[in-house]
Amino acid sequence: MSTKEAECRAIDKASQELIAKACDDCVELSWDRYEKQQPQCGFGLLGLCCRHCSMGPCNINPFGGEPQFGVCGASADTIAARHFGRMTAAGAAAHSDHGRGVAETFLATAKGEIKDYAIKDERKLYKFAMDFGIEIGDRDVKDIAVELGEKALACFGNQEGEIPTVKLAPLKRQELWRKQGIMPRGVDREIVEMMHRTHIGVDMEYKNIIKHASRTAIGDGWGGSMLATELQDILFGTPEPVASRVNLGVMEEENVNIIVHGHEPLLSEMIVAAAQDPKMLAYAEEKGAKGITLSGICCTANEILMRHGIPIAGDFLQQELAIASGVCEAMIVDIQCIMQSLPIVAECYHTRVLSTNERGKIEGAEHIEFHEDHALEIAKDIVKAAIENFPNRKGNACIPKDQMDLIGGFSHETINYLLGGTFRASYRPLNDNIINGRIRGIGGVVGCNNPRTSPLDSYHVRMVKELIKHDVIVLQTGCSAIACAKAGLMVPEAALKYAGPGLAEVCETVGIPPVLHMGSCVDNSRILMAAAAVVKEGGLGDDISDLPAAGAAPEWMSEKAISIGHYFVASGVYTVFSGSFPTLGAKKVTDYLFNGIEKDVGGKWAFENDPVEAAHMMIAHIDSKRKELGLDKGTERVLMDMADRRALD
Ligand code: XCC
Ligand code: SF4
Repeated sequence: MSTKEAECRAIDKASQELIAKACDDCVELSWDRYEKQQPQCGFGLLGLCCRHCSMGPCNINPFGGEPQFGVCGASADTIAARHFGRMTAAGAAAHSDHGRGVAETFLATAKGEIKDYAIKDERKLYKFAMDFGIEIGDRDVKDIAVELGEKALACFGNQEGEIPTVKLAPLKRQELWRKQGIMPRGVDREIVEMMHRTHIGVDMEYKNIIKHASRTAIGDGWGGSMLATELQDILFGTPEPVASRVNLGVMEEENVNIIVHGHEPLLSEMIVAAAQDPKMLAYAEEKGAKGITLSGICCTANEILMRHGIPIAGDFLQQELAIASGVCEAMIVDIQCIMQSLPIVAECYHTRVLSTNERGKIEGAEHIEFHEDHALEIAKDIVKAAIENFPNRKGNACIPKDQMDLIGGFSHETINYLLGGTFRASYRPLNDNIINGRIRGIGGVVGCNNPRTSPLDSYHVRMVKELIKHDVIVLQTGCSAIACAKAGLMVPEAALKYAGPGLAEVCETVGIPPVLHMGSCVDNSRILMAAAAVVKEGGLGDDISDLPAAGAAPEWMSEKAISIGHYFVASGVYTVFSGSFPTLGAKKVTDYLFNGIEKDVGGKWAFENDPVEAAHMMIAHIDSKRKELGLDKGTERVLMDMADRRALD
């Protein structure tokens, strides 16, 4: 493969190198399969294909010709809205099923039924318990934790009324959700109802379907996902700023290279512990290696980066490349975003692909099932399996040189302390800097990678550079965070190099990068919490929809991204997606999502395929919110402020 061809697939040198190597090794990658899928089904792409019953599948003609209705009479808008609703339900289910697993383990830990996990962050335990209205007094930590675990677990299946975590949203937002009838009960109930409503012959009014999609998505963002993040922090520690490295170059030729890929820290936390066990290191030496290098892919990478500074090997489209390096002894996977091609790619090398989760097996992979009740023991077995594979390397190894420094670990608590200091931790300085215009606004850029938006990472990086250049501070999670970290945007020096003068000044004063890594996909709830904290701090309106803020997922691909995008919208955020959008063939529902819904929930969707253009749409929205807040003279005032201060110096 020519360099040019590799450059069309990825912007970073490490990926380009391994894409070319995979091609030489006759390994098929996601980009190749994407090409083989062309042309993709236009009906599907536009949301105009339904196969919810066996009278279908039915397609709607997007050009206005026949047919315009499915056999059951469903219109384009109904079909597209149902599709959107089911994507939301699946995405919410993925996050929330993850969250439930955390809650179960949390409760078992609190009860002392399992011994390998412990409560690491007591301060956060108390805080979260109080959010649940649990009495603290002089009660035992254990009692508080058991009560919290029980109440948290009950949230998922809550049938009536509201769950305690929605109270973390601004008051005005809660009232709006109640008034609109989209305050979620338990997320399980909303997901089941979404599936029911989108069955043939139930909900056939697109607005009503989208309304329930909102309720389901809020149940994810302010429920399932938030429970996952908060309980994980209590169990494993709340992230604090930590330095590390990112990209495929973090693998080391003389070491046993173990990659954890997927989502649940219940597994990866134990792998981290097992890989650092002196006995395991001795075993690795026995097998001829110098040591063990652990790294991560996808959100598992983000989880162990945030809490331990473990380096990140790559994002979603780099999973096959890591194996093509020829030096990956084991790729340990659990749930979500794992490609079925991994065992096939691994056939050309020596990598052992180890599935670990009962819910996620892969044909052709080995399965070592992980159970929380003897977690560390299983984690050690898994690490051992990797070590034993070290002598089996075959073919030519190639570890790209490319890697980049980054600072991760920006929980919303950390941002609080960093900005305000430990003694007067507060969002005040952030709000003040937004009010005085040094920071123009907040951008949340999240989500996946997608061969549709090749070259890999280019959409994320172009968008984020454009935002920070215009003084928008960027909060990131998921593979988008990994993409921008690879591009060098997550080191403090990036502020001087890429950020506008106002943002650069703030970053320099506080010592933070202009782009903050806030964690994994479920950790988008951290962005919600940060937004709620900014509202609470005051001076920027009294709801999230008043904030000069916008969201985006420029390389999105998963149903989880739709759920995330929609809970951002339903929380009052303007949210832009690129690549494709699942309702574009249906005029009324798309118009509602892109315009009309704003009247109902204060946020709305947009689609724009050019990431720089999309960044400018976000900036325009931020500016319009600044204007509504009376801050539109802000930028001028900044110049005055700076000049004034210089005059004083
Ligand atoms: Fe998956 Fe969470 Fe998307 Fe990356 S970003 S491809 S969902 S790993 Ni959340
Ligand atoms: Fe066709 Fe209606 Fe059945 Fe969908 S539900 S496949 S539109 S008949």
